[in-house]
Amino acid sequence: MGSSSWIRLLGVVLLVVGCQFAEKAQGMIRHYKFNVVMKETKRLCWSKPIVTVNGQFPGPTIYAREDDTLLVKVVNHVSYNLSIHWHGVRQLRTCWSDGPAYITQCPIQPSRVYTYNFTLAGQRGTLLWHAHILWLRSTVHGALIILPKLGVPYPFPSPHREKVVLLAEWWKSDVEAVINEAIRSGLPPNVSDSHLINGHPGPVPSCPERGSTLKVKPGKAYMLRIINAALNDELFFKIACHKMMVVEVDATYVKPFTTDTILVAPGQTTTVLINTTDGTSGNYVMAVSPFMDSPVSVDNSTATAVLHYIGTPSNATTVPVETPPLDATSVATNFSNSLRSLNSRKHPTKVPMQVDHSLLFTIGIGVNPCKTCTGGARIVADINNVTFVMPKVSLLDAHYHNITGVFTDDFPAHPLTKFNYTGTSPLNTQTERGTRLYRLAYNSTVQVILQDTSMIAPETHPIHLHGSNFYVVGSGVGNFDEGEDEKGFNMVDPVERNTIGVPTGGWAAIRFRADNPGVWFMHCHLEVHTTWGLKMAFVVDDGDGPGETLLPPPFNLPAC
Ligand SMILES: *[C@@H]1O[C@H](CO)[C@@H](O)[C@H](O)[C@H]1NC(C)=O
Ligand SMILES: *[C@@H]1O[C@H](CO)[C@@H](O)[C@H](O)[C@H]1NC(C)=O
Ligand SMILES: *[C@@H]1O[C@H](CO)[C@@H](O)[C@H](O)[C@H]1NC(C)=O
Ligand SMILES: *[C@@H]1O[C@H](CO)[C@@H](O)[C@H](O)[C@H]1NC(C)=O
Ligand SMILES: *[C@@H]1O[C@H](CO)[C@@H](O)[C@H](O)[C@H]1NC(C)=O
Ligand SMILES: *[C@@H]1O[C@H](CO)[C@@H](O)[C@H](O)[C@H]1NC(C)=O
Ligand SMILES: *[C@@H]1O[C@H](CO)[C@@H](O)[C@H](O)[C@H]1NC(C)=O
Ligand SMILES: *[C@@H]1O[C@H](CO)[C@@H](O)[C@H](O)[C@H]1NC(C)=O
Ligand SMILES: *[C@@H]1O[C@H](CO)[C@@H](O)[C@H](O)[C@H]1NC(C)=O
Ligand SMILES: *[C@@H]1O[C@H](CO)[C@@H](O)[C@H](O)[C@H]1NC(C)=O
Ligand SMILES: *[C@@H]1O[C@H](CO)[C@@H](O)[C@H](O)[C@H]1NC(C)=O
Ligand SMILES: [Cu+2]
Repeated sequence: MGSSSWIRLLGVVLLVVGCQFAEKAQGMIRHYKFNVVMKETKRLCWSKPIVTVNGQFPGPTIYAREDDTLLVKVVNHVSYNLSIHWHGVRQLRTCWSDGPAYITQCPIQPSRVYTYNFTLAGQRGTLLWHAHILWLRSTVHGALIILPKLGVPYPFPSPHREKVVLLAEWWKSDVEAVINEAIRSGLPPNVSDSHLINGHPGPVPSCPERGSTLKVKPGKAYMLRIINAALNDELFFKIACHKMMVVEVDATYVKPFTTDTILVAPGQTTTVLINTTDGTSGNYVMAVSPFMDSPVSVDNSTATAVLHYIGTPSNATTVPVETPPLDATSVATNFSNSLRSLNSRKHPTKVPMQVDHSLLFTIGIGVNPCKTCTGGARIVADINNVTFVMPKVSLLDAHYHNITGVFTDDFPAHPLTKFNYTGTSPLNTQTERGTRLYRLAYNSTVQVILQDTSMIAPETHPIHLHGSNFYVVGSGVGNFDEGEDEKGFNMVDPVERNTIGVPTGGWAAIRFRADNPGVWFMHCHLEVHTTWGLKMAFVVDDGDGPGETLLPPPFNLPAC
């Protein structure tokens, strides 16, 4: 190849991934600077000052390759405490860079700095980063794209171009005021006012704006990296007249399948390929609407963006698309059940065949007495009846330095009281409070049955595990039946992910290997449920061998 061809090739690479991305070598160190600043968003109809990274909303996209090391210097210029989580990044031995406040670090306080330092080992695909403190992730979030190693192709035809499609939720009010109001009253917080696609709601009654536009050429294949960065809503995504081929979820490859609707829960990602029609022009609506199949109030607005064929006349009409109804359980279930891990020679499925820890976790809502709350009661949430109480110092720090009195490692492996979890709600809806963790030896294998309860109301919960992906070996409705349901487990090609939507009034079974020492948060990725206490953590001890220990804390780790 002549030098001009090389330059052309380099030009293409740069165009594909944006100008911040330079190709040099395998295992590069990539520096990013996150200046966290307040910014008045004028782009949106509902202008207000928001917390942003580098003044951008959505935040900047991080591009890297598998094996690269990221050094992200976060400088806090706002009056809130901060921390950033690299959602889905395994953080092998670098739990200190995981990010959930008071779990793996103390917050980065105003005017302080912390440099996250971690390597993207054994992963490639679409992930996201977001604030992991208060409700700041509503505006502090962005895409984290891990390309395959230099020279390694995708296990599917390479697209012409790649585009990020970031879905989010927007409140007209200040988001911290919304959640603080709810904490004071003990009642659910106000639902959001709109959904967003790449920062825009599209034309909605009180805001007749155009929405974001994805420009495409006819007759090409495009990759859409769809990310749900919403706080509380599982979302359907559709494009008028275009089918989507799902190729990857949560940065793990799946067996490709074609669908006209995808479901993506907060914290989940779905990468799809679409073909644009040859010899055509036109504008096609891309729509996002919520999924909620229980009687819980939700922002039911539809956000839209436009897939615009280059060359389409400006007076052309836009082809609309109908989204599924709010409670389209069958569409949601069918999509979830279509996901299978690729399980190829290069990307084998490594589901643990034997389990050392067989856990049953009930997840749901409860109500505790509260003298100062409206109606004398506070809505809470729990796992195995434990409403998690956030510590005042970092759990990881307490674990590493053997500080006692911060947490106990007696988290219940099973519900202490058995009841018909998905039957009539018991009369006693109270929970216990505690900072209880579950301890795992290095390299032990774990199965968790995540069992939704109908306490107060059954509801789908997207459960997110930090530090490890898991395999979803089964799921179903009603109460998990050990004898029967285990027979149907998929041990061959279960989907591998980091966040699983547990079906409303049902269960999901996950398996993982605890081969990453540290303290790993597991929680509902509906922020409202996390706030209410639907969270716990695993503490994974060091192994004996080299490379099986947590690295020492970085010198600039924030203190409480
Ligand atoms: C990042 O962490 C590695 C250890 O994993 C260490 O060798 C390196 O010095 C760190 N870099 C910075 C800039 O802190
Ligand atoms: C929540 O909604 C109620 C009713 O619409 C409204 O009065 C209240 O101001 C809202 N709270 C915030 C923080 O926006
Ligand atoms: C796109 O076109 C290719 C080649 O014809 C085909 O194999 C693939 O299934 C198409 N994808 C979608 C989502 O229609
Ligand atoms: C279920 O999903 C498959 C693949 O995603 C699709 O082909 C089929 O039409 C769907 N069926 C229903 C009833 O939605
Ligand atoms: C959303 O819910 C509100 C209040 O329940 C209702 O008035 C409105 O018609 C709903 N909108 C849609 C698009 O379903
Ligand atoms: C758009 O404008 C062109 C040229 O001005 C005209 O021929 C065409 O009919 C218009 N199309 C629509 C949909 O109005
Ligand atoms: C914590 O306790 C373990 C086990 O007793 C010991 O190996 C380790 O050195 C202790 N760590 C610190 C920082 O004291
Ligand atoms: C649990 O409750 C559901 C709904 O009321 C009922 O259909 C089911 O039979 C009950 N299961 C058991 C084991 O009692
Ligand atoms: C949960 O704990 C509370 C407080 O100890 C207790 O009253 C309640 O019976 C427990 N509920 C269940 C289902 O274990
Ligand atoms: C982890 O355990 C598996 C068996 O479950 C074993 O094959 C593997 O060698 C172990 N790995 C380490 C690092 O100990
Ligand atoms: C910020 O974090 C520090 C350390 O945990 C804490 O002392 C302080 O109260 C926090 N500030 C706010 C405003 O919450
Ligand atoms: Cu939840």
